[in-house]
Amino acid sequence: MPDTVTVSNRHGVAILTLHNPPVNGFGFALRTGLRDAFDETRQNNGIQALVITGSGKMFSAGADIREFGCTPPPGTPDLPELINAIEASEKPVIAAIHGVALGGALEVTLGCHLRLAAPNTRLGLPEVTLGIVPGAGGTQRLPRLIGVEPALTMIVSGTLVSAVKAKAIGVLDEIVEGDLIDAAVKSARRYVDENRPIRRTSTLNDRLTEARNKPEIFEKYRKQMARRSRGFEAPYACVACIEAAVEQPFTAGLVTERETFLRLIASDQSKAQRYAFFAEREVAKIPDVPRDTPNLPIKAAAVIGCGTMGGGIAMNFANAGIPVRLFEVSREALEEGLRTIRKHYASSVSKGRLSQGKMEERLKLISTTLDYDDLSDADVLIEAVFEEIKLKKEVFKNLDTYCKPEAILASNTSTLDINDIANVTNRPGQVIGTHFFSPAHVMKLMENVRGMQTSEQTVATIMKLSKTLGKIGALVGVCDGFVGNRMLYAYRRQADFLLEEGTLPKQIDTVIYNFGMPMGPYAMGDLAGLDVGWRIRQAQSVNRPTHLRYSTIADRVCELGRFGQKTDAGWYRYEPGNRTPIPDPVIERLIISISEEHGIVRREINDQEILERCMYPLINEGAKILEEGVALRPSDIDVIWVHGYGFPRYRGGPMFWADLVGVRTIYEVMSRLADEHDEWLEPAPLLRRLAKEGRGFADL
Ligand code: T1G
Ligand code: NAD
Repeated sequence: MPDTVTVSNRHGVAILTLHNPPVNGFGFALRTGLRDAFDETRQNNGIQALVITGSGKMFSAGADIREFGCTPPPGTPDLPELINAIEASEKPVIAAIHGVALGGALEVTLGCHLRLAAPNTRLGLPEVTLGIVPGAGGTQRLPRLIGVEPALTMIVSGTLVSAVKAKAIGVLDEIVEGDLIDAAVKSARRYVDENRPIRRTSTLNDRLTEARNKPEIFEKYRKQMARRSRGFEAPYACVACIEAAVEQPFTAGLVTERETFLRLIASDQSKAQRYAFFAEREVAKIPDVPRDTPNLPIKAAAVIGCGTMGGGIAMNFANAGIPVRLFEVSREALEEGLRTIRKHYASSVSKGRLSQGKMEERLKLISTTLDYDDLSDADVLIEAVFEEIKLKKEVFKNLDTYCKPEAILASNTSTLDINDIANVTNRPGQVIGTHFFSPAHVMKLMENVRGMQTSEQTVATIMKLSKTLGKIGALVGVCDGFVGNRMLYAYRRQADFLLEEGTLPKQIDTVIYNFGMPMGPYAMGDLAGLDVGWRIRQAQSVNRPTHLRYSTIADRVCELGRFGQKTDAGWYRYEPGNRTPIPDPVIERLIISISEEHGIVRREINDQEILERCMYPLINEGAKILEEGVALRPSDIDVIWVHGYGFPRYRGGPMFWADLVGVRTIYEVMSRLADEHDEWLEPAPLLRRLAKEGRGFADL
């Protein structure tokens, strides 16, 4: 076993350096290495103090997530006992932190007697994002060190804090501008030479006393976190553990925390969120595009069409510090687009999420033009004009003429064939789809659409660009609606059929909302604008298979001029200036009349059937997409749905959830539904095969 911890001695101070690349994860090997090194130095009379630090890019990313749920579980020492031993040490132990110290790693430093860090260090307890609670004393030591409310914020949100913030709230004792190890050794020497008393976090009590007199803190916190933690177990478990820190003695609180940790680590929610963690890293790996494929530097960008999407896309470039030029058909359209951009930035400033200075800085990076000649210096150009193939081809012909030969031409189309668009240019290898999600400056997903001729370099460049823009890029192939929208259609289609058969928008939306989606299909449609989908359906009507069932309900709603919130009426009606959907008898009457027109006798439909009829066809479409190779992995589909459509992360994504439900169950229900209703519900061959073999999507 390679040495996971090396020990060096500097002026009687032992420096224990963690070595477990790539992130010094506290797996079994590193825990054992640290215990052994610690024991060795503790018994060494030549050592008066210790410094713990990490090698490489960071102190440590915490526990090794890959070990979770392993059977048999990895042996001892476990982290809590290791940290208790460090804290109990008679010799002062100093943590010297750089890069990041996350989860169990931050908990190790909380067991140390002093915490020093390099200026751009980030610290946090992100366990809640993995569906667990900090399991090595974090919920007991952090509130003792910094107080209950700052600890609640850090632990329940799981967000990382900067070194400056960490120092301000008391996590860090010092930020070191110069040589970190040097400073740590000097601090350790001072501790010894001045015989300073050792401060053990677990013995600190003042900050808890404050909270002991204000138990309402927790009720208030539970109320304020309700909306963003809806459906998640871990955030509430975090609050309960911190409450235990206030109400119970330290050792009892540690037991409460550990029991909670072990219960959650075995939960489906945590399995789903850990799966999502690795899926978000796997999605960036393209098997046939080597990691060292050279990618083009993106120093300047341009966005063609500055409507709903174009403006948000441009903001992503400005937010990443990349100058971006907006191109439109008229000065008015440009001004309108800029007004929307300014409005978005101003709202972030008013919410304290952005400084006025940063806003102006970013606006300076956004310029405008009506002239194709001004696009000649852009390295990447993203087209976001109306969803009409003829118009997009015209725009791409122009871009091909005016842009520099090496520039990448991308389309934000949500449904159209990238190959068609590429074929009107002389650089099909540099044409790709970059499908952002609305609102484009907020949603984290970029569905990058690889055409038949898209080059490896273009793929590598755009996948890297996704990361640069703070997005998660998922590479997909060309088909109608790509991955996300194609699966959405399968789910929406059945929802419309259910309306014809007996239910109403409110019931379906409630079922889907309670399942954990941000909203149901009808409230979502009203938010996005029903006219966008209507235009697409009209364009597609020529190729619609006539032998398959089609619901006209959505078209009939649009024919009434009801396009959703933007017209104060869609599937619901809206009071002017209010976005609360109100069921509308007009829609109810329309739906009932359409059932009658089709001779459908409306029936009682229960919530379980709605959930199955909406979610199982979505999964079935995912299976077809995998069979066709339009998506590389089931986990890519899950990343697309979690980050593009708000599929609940605590369910992992539709394909992961399918395995939890059981592929055989889904296959059997789909087969029954197909017999009872329509061919659209015919199980995909892959679904049938997996069901027959008793396997799941995770086995692919
Ligand atoms: N365990 C196992 N593997 C990990 C890991 C971890 N904690 N962190 C990262 N990796 C892998 C990752 O999958 C990838 O692998 C490679 O390292 C590089 O990561 C008791 C129980 C540290 C900010 O939640 O946030 O402590 O894809 O691509 O962008 O209370 O990784 O190359 O094969 O993300 O530079 C809490 C998770 C654990 C931190 C670096 N800790 N990691 O980001 O690289 S629970 C976390 C991160 C815990 C205790 C509990 C980020 C990073 P591969 P990367 P990066
Ligand atoms: P939009 O109607 O809000 O904006 C389109 C803009 O393109 C308008 O400002 C228009 O003036 C401009 N335009 C039209 N012809 C042009 C030309 N020849 N040159 C330059 N500009 C031109 O549309 P949108 O919702 O932003 O959609 C744009 C694209 O993004 C479409 O392909 C759509 O399918 C796709 N998309 C939309 C969404 C969404 O939720 N709205 C989500 C993902 C992708």
